[in-house]
Amino acid sequence: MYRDSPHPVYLEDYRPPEFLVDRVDLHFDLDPEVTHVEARLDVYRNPAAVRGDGCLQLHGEKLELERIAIDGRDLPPAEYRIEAELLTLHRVPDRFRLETRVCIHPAQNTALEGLYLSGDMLCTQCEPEGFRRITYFLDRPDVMARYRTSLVADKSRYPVLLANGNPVEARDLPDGRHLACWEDPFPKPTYLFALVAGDLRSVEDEYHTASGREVELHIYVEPENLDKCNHAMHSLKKAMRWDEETYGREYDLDVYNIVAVSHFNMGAMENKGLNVFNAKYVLARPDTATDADFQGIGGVIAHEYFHNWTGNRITCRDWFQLSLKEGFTVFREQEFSADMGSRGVKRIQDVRVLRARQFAEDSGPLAHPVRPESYIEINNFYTATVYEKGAELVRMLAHLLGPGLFRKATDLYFERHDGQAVTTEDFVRCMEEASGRDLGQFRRWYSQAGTPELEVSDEHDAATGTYSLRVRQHTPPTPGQPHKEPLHIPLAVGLLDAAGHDQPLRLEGEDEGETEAPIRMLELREDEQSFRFLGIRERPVPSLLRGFSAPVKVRYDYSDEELMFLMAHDSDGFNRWDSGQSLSTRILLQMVAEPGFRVPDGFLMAFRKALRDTGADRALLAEILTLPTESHLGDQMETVDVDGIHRAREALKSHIAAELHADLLAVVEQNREAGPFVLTPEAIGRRSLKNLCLDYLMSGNDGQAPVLCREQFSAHNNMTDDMAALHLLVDDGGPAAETAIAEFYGQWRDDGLVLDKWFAVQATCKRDDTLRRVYGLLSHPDYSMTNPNRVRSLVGAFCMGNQHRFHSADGAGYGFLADRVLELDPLNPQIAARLLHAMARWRRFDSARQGLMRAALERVLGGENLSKDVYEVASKSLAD
Ligand code: 0A1
Ligand code: ZN
Repeated sequence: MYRDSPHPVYLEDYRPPEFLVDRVDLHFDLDPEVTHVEARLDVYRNPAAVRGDGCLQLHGEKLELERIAIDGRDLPPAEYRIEAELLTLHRVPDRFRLETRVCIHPAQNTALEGLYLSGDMLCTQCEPEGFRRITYFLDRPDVMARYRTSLVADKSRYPVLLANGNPVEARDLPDGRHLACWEDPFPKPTYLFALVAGDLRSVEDEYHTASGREVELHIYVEPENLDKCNHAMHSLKKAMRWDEETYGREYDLDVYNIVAVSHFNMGAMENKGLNVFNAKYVLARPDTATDADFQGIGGVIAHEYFHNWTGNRITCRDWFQLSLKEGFTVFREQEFSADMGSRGVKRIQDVRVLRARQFAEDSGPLAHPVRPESYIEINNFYTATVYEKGAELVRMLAHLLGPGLFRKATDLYFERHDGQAVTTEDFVRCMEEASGRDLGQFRRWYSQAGTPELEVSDEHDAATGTYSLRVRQHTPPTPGQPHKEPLHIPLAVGLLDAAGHDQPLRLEGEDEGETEAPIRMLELREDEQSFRFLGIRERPVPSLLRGFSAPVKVRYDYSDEELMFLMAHDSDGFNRWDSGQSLSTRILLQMVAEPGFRVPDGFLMAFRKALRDTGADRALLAEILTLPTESHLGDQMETVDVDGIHRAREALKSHIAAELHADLLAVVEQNREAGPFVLTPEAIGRRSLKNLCLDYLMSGNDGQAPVLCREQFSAHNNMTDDMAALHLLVDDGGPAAETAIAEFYGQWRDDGLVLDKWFAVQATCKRDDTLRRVYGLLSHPDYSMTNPNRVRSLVGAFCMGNQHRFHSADGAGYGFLADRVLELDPLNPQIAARLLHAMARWRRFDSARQGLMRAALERVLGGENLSKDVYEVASKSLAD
């Protein structure tokens, strides 16, 4: 229980730092039990800051101070004070050299912030505030300094010693030790500091930048993983080229190092010249990784690489500006991946994630703006809002400016702010200045939380050939923001004629023949606005929010037939998919309300037509034919009907299986794996469509489907097919499930990442004894509470990826989660807090479940010595 609630940090309290640091010299004597860190800092008073009381306060956590000196003079204890997380120096000169020596204990660090041990390797994670667990410093992003880092360690145990920047020295020392020295010429904030020491091997390559710089590329892994780095390396080189071509950005050091570690709280980290990655986003071989894993690797490798400019060269002034680097970098990765693969499918996948995670966040007690105004624990703000909604804001700016002006604006941003720590306001100002557009109202997107809802209605006047669209916007209240202002929203629309073709669009007030492009970007600014199109003879079907041009919800009263029409004809692939999703959502919700509801024949016909379309892009088809998830359906209901949703979705699947049996079977047969494994978009599309059809077939009562599944599972063609079959067999239950589970474990027990899948497939099983199985797995010898990937694959997968079983009416899932959170909090508060999000939206459920979740949250909040991380999530979830 918290006696004194922890204090929030407020954006409005931001003040420039009173002291800055020019150069930093760090010396590490590395050892997992006791590591010594010597720091030499050239500190000076910031001329641009208001002069305060003359004290210098340095951050430090869990550090044992052994020496402190100013300009070579050791300080007696009377000249400084150490409190829990601060070291205060009373009275210091305007410019001086500060020397400290501290001792830290990496092997005891289970929070994985600062210097820690992952397996036999020592590594660091400093974003956002981990550097203060390494040495005393001004641990805030607006203090940028140049670092030189020397590392000393036992040579046989730690033959590889890495840090930021370029290598400048390496030599052997007495007693089997060695030293490596690294220098980073670019000023950087503490959060980008990194070091790694381990017995690692590397895959090497090289890259020639557009201007002729030669860069050595290395991916460091444990020896047994050397054959799993090709895809990551290939993706890195593609990302480097793309950034030169698309944004004119080149890499700037002589080396680019990536290290894969098995213990990591997030996906990866963009430390300057030394990216540290969760192994999940590096290691892949066709027999160990699914297509989704390969795509994940391509995306995360690119994301971290792109940070070199959007994050590292130009960084954040303070953590409220996190979206400055994250939103822009996510957007850059989304566009890169779209250019490298299938643009339409990438957009669908990104919007799926946005709707599932960000819309959910925006409609619950943890809703916050893209630029939050306060936080208790900054680690809780690496959210879908900051990342994914932040990326949508950049995308809207790109839409509003158009490609030419957007590039002009990013050029200005890179030029003006290189080497600085800036704000989202600085970013928007560059957009504004380069384009001459007024983005005053657009800025509200950064400060206003919540998902805007657009109510669209229309009117057609056949006599005059006028078609009007009336759009009303409304953003529901969020915590602390009861009243919302209208936003500046780019709304892309097209109008389809009866044949399904886009009509040329002319708005009232425009000359005939002026710009009659078939897609128009309407700009909404008012609560209510109308747009009149001329020359529209027949009543069109509007295609709204094409390409998902803004992160909003659109309501327009489409008939089932119109949705089917859009699904078949819309020239916008995204809207073809989205109309299909709206239609199946509508049918499923009707089935929830009325279990005997008859599925419209037209729906099945549209499905059949799609399955028979041999010329279609299979990846897109698979997206279109995938039913909305149970949690998406829950999000559409006033009160989530957990059991009704599950029943309806299963019923629709078996109906489809029965009605379309022959077509589904034909698609499975036609798309069988033939020839060697390839990772082309075409081949990925084949696999995903085939596995989707197999899933439908397994929902029917055809005895052949389980045979097909077992065959596919035994064929071991690739991990995508193995996992698809394993999932289906496990859901099917019975002896075949147990055999497959045992066989898979026997084959992969030594591969941690594949074992994660083995845990997850059991945790997401739809059978009613899943929680019992999950409890059993908690004591499996391969389960580990100190490995975040393992915790996510068991506890996370059950609580966030299995709505039906997690929310079982008896509340057993909630009790399970509360216990796991309380158990994990003292070890790894970040992961504990993230798991707890599974209960944040407890008010959306029926009163019995509400009571059970609330009790579980209260039990967590009553826990002893709670971390700030868990305290913040639990208390905000319970707040009125
Ligand atoms: N900046 C990284 C994300 C990241 C954040 C925090 C971490 O540890 C607490 C680790 C990584 C990114 O966006 O990739
Ligand atoms: Zn990032």
